[in-house]
Amino acid sequence: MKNKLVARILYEIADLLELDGVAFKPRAYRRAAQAVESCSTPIEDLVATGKVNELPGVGKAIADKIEEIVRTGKLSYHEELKKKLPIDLYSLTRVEGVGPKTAKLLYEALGVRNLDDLERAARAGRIREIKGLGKKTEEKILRGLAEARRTEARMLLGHAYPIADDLRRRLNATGLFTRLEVAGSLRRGRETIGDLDILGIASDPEAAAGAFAALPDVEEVIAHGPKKSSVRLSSGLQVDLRIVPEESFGAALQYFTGSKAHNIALRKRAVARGWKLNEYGLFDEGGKVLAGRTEAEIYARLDLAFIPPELREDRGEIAAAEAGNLPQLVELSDIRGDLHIHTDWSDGKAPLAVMVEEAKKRGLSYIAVTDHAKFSQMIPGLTPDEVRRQIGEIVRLNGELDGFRVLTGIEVNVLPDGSLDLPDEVLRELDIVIASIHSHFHLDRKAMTARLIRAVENERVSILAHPTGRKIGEHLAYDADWDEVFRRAARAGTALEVNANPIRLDLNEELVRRALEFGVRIAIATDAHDPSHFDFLRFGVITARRGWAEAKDVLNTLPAEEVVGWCSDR
Ligand code: DGT
Ligand code: CA
Ligand code: CA
Ligand code: ZN
Repeated sequence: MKNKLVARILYEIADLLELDGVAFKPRAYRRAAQAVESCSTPIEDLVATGKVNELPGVGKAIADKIEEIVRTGKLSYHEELKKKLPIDLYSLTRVEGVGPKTAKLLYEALGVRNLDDLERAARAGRIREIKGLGKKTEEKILRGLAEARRTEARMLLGHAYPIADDLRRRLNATGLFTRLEVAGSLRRGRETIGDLDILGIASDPEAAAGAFAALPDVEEVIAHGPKKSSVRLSSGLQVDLRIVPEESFGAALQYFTGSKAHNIALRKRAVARGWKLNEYGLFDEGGKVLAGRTEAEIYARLDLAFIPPELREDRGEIAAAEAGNLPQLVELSDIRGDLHIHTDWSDGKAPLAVMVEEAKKRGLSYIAVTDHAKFSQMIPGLTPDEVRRQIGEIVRLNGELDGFRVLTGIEVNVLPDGSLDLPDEVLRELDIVIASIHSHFHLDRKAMTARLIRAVENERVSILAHPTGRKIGEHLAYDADWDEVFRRAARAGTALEVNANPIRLDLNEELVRRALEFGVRIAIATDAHDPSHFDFLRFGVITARRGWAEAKDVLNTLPAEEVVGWCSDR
């Protein structure tokens, strides 16, 4: 899957054009890059079937360029642009505090070409000496570097997931495997993935490993053998395939699912009984096999309830499994509706009717339309008049729909003082109001906490969306007293969103768990700006599961009428 490579080049073009002062084009490239990046189909498949220009924002000119990248791995137009600024602009601009202009400045003043150069310059205190940057910027860059490094070699769960699905499909199609499972961090649902771990059973391991190494996406074979093979895909992702005997498949699945911390705690439990646990099985003192064929029998033999992979992080799950009080984790099929979606009334890519069709296709029974409120001239959003017109359209549409309901809603902006940017009488007319921060991200802790509290205590607000503002690998959460926000949200009866967009996953798993301890309701929502974004729902559910959430904790496991009732009761 070459989506990442294509997106990266398009992003760089956008930045390079912007630096050249070119108008409009940068935005077009950035839009196309986002579409490619978040598209779950391999871009080379879209090229092969001539469907690249169906991606939102991709016209003929960009489609031709995408084709060239897929065909040759690079783009002559891009190389030409890069001659003026031969630096790793993509990686550098991933560092918070470094935009294209700063990157150019750093290159011209200090010769900074990549992250290593940047780190050296920052540590040596040379950035603060540059006119227009200063000490604060230097400190910010150092913090941003740490986050960029933490995520640089890792892939977002939402990007790795379709790759893993695709691999599994292709391996199954060889007919050489009788069983295939993805293990490791992907199975546990971590927000970023270091590498993929796949386990298989095959009657002819040599042939099966050969077929794996010969997959079209494989760029480099790192190791090759009948038991273990490792390859690097064109997306940059490394994949380990282990072929194991049927009688120890469960033990291998348990072991390679991890986490390492969970495995260590589990092994300790086995050792305390005088037993041994490894990737081949659970063995007694005499070396007799006690379990190994399935994971379930391993946990059962250790007197534990089956522990879902998302909980296997050594955060209390073993004690809970022993006591029989593991949570009944929320499941994707429990989710009845999506409470945060955008249409082309604001910055969504599709008309309302298309979003409704897609939601129905995916088995949902309602969506809330939550386009942005008008905020600035730059970003499309709804004025009070448009809100009323949209309500009219939704009422009309609901009259035609059977067994599906569209809730009227809005995504209002939380202004720096915590007030909202639409008047109360407009908000009162809507089924649901979600509030979120889209500006002034850098208030100090006290001011940001007060701002968030005022928003969750506003009786019009039902859900606080992407509450912490973090974007994985891009910027950290706002500085705020989250415990205090959770306490107030629970008391006010305001739900907090688990935004399911793979780059957000906000609240994250730790904060979900913390919020639930305070008795906060959560809402798992996609923030879809395109019909394909309904794919994200699963990642929100996984994040909630990793935060130990049950169906009863999640607002949108309720039917539409109860959600509306809940919103108006507040
Ligand atoms: P990743 O790839 O960094 O996203 O995270 P994982 O969890 O997939 O880690 P990985 O690929 O290094 O190893 C897969 C699993 O194998 C890991 O979750 C637990 C198991 N494992 C690996 N090394 C060890 C080890 O030294 N001790 C134990 N107990 N388990 C290990
Ligand atoms: Ca892994
Ligand atoms: Ca691995
Ligand atoms: Zn939104």
